[in-house]
Amino acid sequence: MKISQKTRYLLTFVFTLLVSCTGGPGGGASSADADKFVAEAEKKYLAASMKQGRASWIQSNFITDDTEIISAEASDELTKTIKDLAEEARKFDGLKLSEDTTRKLKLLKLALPLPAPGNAAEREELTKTVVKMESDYGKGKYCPDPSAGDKAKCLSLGDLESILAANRNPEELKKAWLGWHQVSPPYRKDYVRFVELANKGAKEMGFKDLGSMWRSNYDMEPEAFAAEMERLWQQVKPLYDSLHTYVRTKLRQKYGDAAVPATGPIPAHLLGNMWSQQWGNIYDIVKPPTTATTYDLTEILKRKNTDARQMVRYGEGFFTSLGFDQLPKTFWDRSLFVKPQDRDVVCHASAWDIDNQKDVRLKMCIKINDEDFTTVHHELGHNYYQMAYAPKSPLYQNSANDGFHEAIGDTIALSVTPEYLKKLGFIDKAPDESADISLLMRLALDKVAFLPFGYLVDQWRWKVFSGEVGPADYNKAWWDLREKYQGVAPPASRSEADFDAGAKYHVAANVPYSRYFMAHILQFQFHRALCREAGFTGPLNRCSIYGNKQVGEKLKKMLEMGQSRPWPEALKALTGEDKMDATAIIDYFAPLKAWLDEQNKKR
Ligand code: X8Z
Ligand code: ZN
Repeated sequence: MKISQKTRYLLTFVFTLLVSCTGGPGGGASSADADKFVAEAEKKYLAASMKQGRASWIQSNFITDDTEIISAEASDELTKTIKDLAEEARKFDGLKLSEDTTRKLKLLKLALPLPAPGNAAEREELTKTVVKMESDYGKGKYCPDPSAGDKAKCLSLGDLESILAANRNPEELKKAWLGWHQVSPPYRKDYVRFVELANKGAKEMGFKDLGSMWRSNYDMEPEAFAAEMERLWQQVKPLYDSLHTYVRTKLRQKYGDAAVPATGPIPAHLLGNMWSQQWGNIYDIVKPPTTATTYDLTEILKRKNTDARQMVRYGEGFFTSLGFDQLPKTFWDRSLFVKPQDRDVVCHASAWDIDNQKDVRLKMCIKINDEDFTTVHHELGHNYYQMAYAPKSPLYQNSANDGFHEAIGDTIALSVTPEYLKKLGFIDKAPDESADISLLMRLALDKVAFLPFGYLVDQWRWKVFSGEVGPADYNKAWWDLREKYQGVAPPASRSEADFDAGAKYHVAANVPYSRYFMAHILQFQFHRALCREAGFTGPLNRCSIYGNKQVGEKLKKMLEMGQSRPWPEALKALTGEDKMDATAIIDYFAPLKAWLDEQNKKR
């Protein structure tokens, strides 16, 4: 595939509808010329993307000053290639073109890595700034005692995340939280400059700002997209509120009334995750006391001495059971599965497609636990999508919309049910239905807890890009949103010397985030539809599509469409529905919601 999935994250910027060139519609060009132009443009786009993908892969796997420069140069070249092609494509404005060529020209305009300003020096500065911020994040460490001069004592993000997940001493949790949040202030000024330059590029192309460009990528008006997101958030908010209230009560019992207020926000360092975005790690604190105990997947994986490769093999096994091919040999030879000890890498998990065809790869510092078992499925979902749409022409090699790309692997992971784990030989017997509330709680801690975070990250960026929030208020606005949507508060007072949004990978690396919010809605919609296809009639948390080739075929059909049709058509092909719909996640968790409301009433 021409370009890494990671790069794809950046490729979500849209050109404006370009004004007609002088000399009337088409300026003498014909619709056959347009077909020819598109074919040539796809070749150039593919070549520049592959070059950029390889450079970016090396930079992420070996962070050095040199690889940063090489990667920035390749990004710069790709930006220029697409921008030039899009400008040239103006000559076809106003001409009646074939449906395919019209769509491809639109997608070409959408495929711009960064809306860089026309000025070459500014374009270079912008690409360099973005590459540098991602590298700084990747290199980020917390050295509790820098004067000791012992680098070995410095903690990586992975080390700090492990503390957040497992430690139950609030002081140590706070230290780890604050430690990681020291990494981002040094690139705060870079972010300010990045916003200026990217906005300048967006404006030159006729957009109000970069946020408006991002919102223009969903086959609807940008305002309509913002309204869709809000509609979905309002659908799921009552479910989140019930979970939040219950979890706060359990945390009060654990850490005391002074540490956790009765009605206010929850301190962000107590939720088991650096960004309080998934709470599965505090299941031990909040698990329902009266229902049956279940199993501990982390413990099982460790007991079986599972290694990183084997974790990936399990994920692959699920896909092959649905009728997908095995991963190619090159995947196993070229991927990064284990955090190297001798160099800096970007550990944030990502799935890549380097050559537009079979050269797919995973880059992940796998830990042997429940969370990464799910993340491996998430990433392989990207790789199987990439391989499914590989036969399409380059401009169609993408997901229906970016939320789809994020949802596929998660959909598969929803089929990791007790019954499936029994088939793998992980447990002797699947717990009966008395365990359902526990199982639903475990999953809700990840999936329901995520929703407000998934929504707010781009709420913040949209405000920053539009200028509604200026650099003087970056941190305040971030925490206002985190309190408003997630109901969490920082563990210590924060100021504008901090840059807490920048302590999240996707902000530092400029990856749009609304896609994950959509994916958390879509994956339940997909799961419901696939279970229906399988003829499953029981509760959805017990449905596993493992081994069902007919269902696999249906899924594959949608993946193979790539981006060749507007996303509602792809959604319809799989689910029969053409709108995103949160009733699937709400129905899935309905028994838990009733249980939570009962518990919350008691208090
Ligand atoms: O970034 C990711 C994936 C790679 S696309 C690991 N996720 C988001 C995050 O970590 O913040 C998956 C869930 C949300
Ligand atoms: Zn992903």
